[in-house]
Amino acid sequence: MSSGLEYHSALDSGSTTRGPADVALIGYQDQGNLGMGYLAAVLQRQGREVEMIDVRDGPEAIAARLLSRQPLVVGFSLIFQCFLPQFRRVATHLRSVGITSHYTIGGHFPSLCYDECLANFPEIDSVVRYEGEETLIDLVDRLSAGRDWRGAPGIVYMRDGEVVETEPRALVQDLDSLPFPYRPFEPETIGGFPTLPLLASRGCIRRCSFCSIHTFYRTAPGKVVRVRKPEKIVEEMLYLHRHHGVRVFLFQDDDFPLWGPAGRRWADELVGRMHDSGLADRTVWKISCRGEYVELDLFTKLRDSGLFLVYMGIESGDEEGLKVLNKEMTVEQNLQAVARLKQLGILVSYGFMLFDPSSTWESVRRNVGFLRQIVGDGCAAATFSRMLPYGGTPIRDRLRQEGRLRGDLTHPDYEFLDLRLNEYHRLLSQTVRPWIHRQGLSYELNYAWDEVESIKRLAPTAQGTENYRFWLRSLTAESNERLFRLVEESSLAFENGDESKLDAVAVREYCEEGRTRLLAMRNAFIKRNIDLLMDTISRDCASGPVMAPQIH
Ligand code: B12
Ligand code: SF4
Repeated sequence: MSSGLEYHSALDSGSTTRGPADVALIGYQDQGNLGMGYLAAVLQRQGREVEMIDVRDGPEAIAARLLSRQPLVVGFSLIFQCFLPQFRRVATHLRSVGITSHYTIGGHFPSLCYDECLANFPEIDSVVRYEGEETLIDLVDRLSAGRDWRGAPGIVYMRDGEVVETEPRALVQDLDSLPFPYRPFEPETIGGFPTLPLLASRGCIRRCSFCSIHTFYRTAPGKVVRVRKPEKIVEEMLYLHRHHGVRVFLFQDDDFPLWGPAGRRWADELVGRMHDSGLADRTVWKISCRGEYVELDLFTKLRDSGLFLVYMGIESGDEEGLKVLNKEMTVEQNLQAVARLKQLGILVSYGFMLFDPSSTWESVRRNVGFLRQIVGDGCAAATFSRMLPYGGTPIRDRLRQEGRLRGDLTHPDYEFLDLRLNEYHRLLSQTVRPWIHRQGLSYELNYAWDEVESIKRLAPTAQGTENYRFWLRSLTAESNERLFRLVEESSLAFENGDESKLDAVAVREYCEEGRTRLLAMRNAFIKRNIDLLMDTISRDCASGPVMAPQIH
């Protein structure tokens, strides 16, 4: 058997141009798509030809690409339920131009809400539930051999208007038995450094009420949390570093497996191997984890082997909110985790839901007070969202029972207990769009933070890094405080019947001006160091792409 390294060197050499594809996988390619990458890799190992397509290419372009190939199977990867209409438009168009393949779909929403999915997506022949590697191979084998695909375990389909579910298929037991994901797309970059996602584990043992991940992994038979061997993770990182020039790794695990003594032993081995392989000196990495694992000794070791950014799903700064969300964390624990990361010089990123079904005027303001405590100093730009009751989550069931569920299949929603909060939330989200939505000021500030912290570690001799960081911190603190005050003052006023404090024009002007200031400083910093950055990006990588950091 060939090793992962040999396997991948062979694979990446142009397999998309080898003739008709047995399987076309269509999905979002934002920051890569590991689900599709794993599916493609296991099919390729079976000798199948696979094409990976970004759904954003649009129905016409996708049809033009597939029409002459007529793949055996077209597989849609719907990991975000809000995009169901977009996927359906593609499928409808493919059918209308005569692409007669078997259409299947997988991901969280189809797995957990297969009946709703089939009812609203009639172009689909089958739904593959849970992890799709083995089921998709089985489905493709059956279809290519002309055997009855309806007998494949792990699928759901419609027969005479009835939903038929075959026996569920167990989760992949040994993640290291899977090949590395197929990654045919150019990596995205941070500061010019090629950046790719990877996984160290799958599954999560918690049960947060708003999250579909634990339901997804628990409803399927098999062990919920599976962790890869550090040896294999480092092998994959080395491969990506040497062959794709990757310098920034994004671990997309639901909860990086650091819990308990076993987690510590595992982390020790991972860290040791990163040092031995030289990755610790040449690359940086990000994880997502729960705040309760953030202990100084453990995170010092992780930082010293390249950890530069930690994402935590903090979600609420209010004890009642944390209970409703079933976070099994306290406000104090979250505060402590953030303080420790700051102490260690690790960048903090977080998920936060300013609004949840238990929200009141007071809890909104308490949440703002909490955000001020964690990012008031400008260590990260403030962002927040509203909890949405996704399919397969316990909170959706509860809201439905309480008669509070609103919205539709793709945009599920609910009403607050104080009905005036609904209108406030609506107006507030419209107003703060230029701040907290994609491409908004907070989003750009956080990108700038990721970039400068990567540069600080990967190009430590860069000129002016400390001054730029100092400046960035003060702009971030200023922007955060403006946003906090807007929410505090407008919520107080709104509660008393005054809507005038939500001035969308003033917000847009401030955000535009902030972005202009940011861009000028950031570009000056990058220009000053461009030669050094180019040199660092190209160093030590056998065949990685060398791209200059973009100057906007
Ligand atoms: C990485 C990630 C992102 C990344 C990249 C996403 C990408 N392109 O892959 C980024 C940062 C862009 C992102 C953004 C968002 N994300 Co996100 N993200 C994730 C995360 C943490 C990991 C995805 C992953 O790599 N999983 C590992 C792979 C191996 O598993 P998988 O994708 O599930 O694939 C397996 C199976 O599902 C199945 N399968 C999947 N597709 C298919 C297709 C076929 C044909 C078959 C047979 C099987 C199959 O087989 C795969 C292999 O076993 C997930 C959580 C999670 N655990 O999945 C959330 C998650 C998918 N994200 C979520 C959300 C809500 C979002 C955002 C809407 C957040 C926001 N408010 O902005 C945005 C929307 C993105 C957009 N384009 O607008 C939700 C989706 C909930 C829902 N029901 O819709 C999740 C589930 C997290 C959560 N519970 O809150 N996200
Ligand atoms: S939100 Fe995070 S910790 Fe909670 S169940 Fe989901 S993945 Fe696990």
